[in-house]
Amino acid sequence: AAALVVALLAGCTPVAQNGDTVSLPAVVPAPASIEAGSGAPFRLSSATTVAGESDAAATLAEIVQARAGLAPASADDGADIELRIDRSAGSGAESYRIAVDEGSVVVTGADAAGLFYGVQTLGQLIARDGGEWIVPAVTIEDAPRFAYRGVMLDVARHFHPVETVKGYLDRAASLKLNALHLHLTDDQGWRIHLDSRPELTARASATAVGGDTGGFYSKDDYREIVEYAASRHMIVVPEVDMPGHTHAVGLAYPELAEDPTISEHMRDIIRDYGGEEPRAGVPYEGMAVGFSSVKVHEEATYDFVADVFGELAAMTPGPYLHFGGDESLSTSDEDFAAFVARASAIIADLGKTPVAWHEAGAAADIADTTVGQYWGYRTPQEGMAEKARAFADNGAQLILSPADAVYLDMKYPTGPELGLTWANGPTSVERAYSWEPSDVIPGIDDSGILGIEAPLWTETIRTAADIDTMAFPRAAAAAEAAWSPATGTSELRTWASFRERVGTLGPLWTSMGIGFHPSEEIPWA
Ligand code: TNX
Repeated sequence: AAALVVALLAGCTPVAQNGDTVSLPAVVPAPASIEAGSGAPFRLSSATTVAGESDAAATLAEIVQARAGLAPASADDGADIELRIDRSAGSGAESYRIAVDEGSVVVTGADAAGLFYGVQTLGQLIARDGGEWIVPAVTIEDAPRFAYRGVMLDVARHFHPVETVKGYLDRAASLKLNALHLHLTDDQGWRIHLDSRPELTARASATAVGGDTGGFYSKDDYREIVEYAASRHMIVVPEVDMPGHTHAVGLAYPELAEDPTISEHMRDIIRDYGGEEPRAGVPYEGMAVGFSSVKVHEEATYDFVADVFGELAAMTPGPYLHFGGDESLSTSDEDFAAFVARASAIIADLGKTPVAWHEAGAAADIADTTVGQYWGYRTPQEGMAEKARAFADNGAQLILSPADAVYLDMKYPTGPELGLTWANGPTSVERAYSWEPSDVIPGIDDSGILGIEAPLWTETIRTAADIDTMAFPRAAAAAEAAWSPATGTSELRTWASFRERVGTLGPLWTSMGIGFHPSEEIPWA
């Protein structure tokens, strides 16, 4: 009974355990296995000592300080909290175990990333019990479902400075996400300096959507982001979107770009979203897509592609380079296929794995290793599943980003004015949560899925506070799809459980400075 009371205080989900209904501490994303202990909780105090891996200890100290205002002391042996790496432990890469009882807390990672995730879980377990800070008695064994767990930030429609990106990395890592996809270029701006093509940032980076100021990352800025990401066990996936979404390329190197194509469809988009028509040589500040293309038949275009990805490859330790390929509405199918074949081959020849939005799956000669990123709906619309499946047919995998679930730039049903609505209208937290990755594309099960990514496009998103509002709590729903056991295989993997658990994280998120949207769908603690 005492354990139950403690569990309730800690904000928990009732589940059946050994035939009894017990309450489990709230962990998001839901762990593979969690069992409440029957004993008294561990009590955190200013006398608590920590031993073990120093990076993990530093991470834990930050969380404990933010959440409880306590500074645990480090100790060598016999400490209260032990943080270890044991390569023979657990269930593979990124896995960890936690054992908490009245006398000790032991976190064991199978590798440094696993230990980091164990520490993130431990941070979520810290709860207030009367005047004390406690960690409820519990045993957790946890490992990710998918290897790739990402968020994307569009820094082209609105530029976001290094500090904002670092904050987003912290937030993503706390949800056990391990990839930040940076959408570095689009019609509205080119956001990364490249020595081989200096005019890109000199001529095409100053502006943004709606007449806002642009910006760009120096190579040192980019390296700083990559290093910071690595310290949180995250990779950076840089995207240079081509052959469409390239109006900015034309500002810098007019000889490489076609003049804007203004179709009837484009006029509809401009009518819906407002803004001016794109004009060659003039920065584009609207929100329309699909009017630009690089010159697919010019050899110089492929020199450009090789320069751009060559420099990015040299600065990017992660395995992936994303070449876009979405919404190339003014490039013919044949030209698109020819471009995709060459761009993907250039990236593969650099020793990297190409990634492209799912439209590129239509190109018969795409490099076989290319990973596809699916952005259709949870139930694929016309033709999208076939294009996505083409990547798997080549022997590669898919990243799933179903737009009507995990597009973090979609409006909430009630809440801030920010966001768009094209993906089936506003996206509730429940809708962001309620989908199963292996049910999205017929014929694609876990073996064909590299992972899950939640993109945040920034046509309407200007500030770090805007990012927080749109991403939280919905990024946590995406993290659960990426990390936790499949729907139907765990009692925790339900909307009813998720909303309770996420609500419990409110105080932790506040202490971390996360300005989440206080959605009325969630029973916030
Ligand atoms: C579609 S889905 C886009 C982006 C927009 C976004 C806005 C996809 C790969 N491309 O160009 O920014 O919608 O939600």
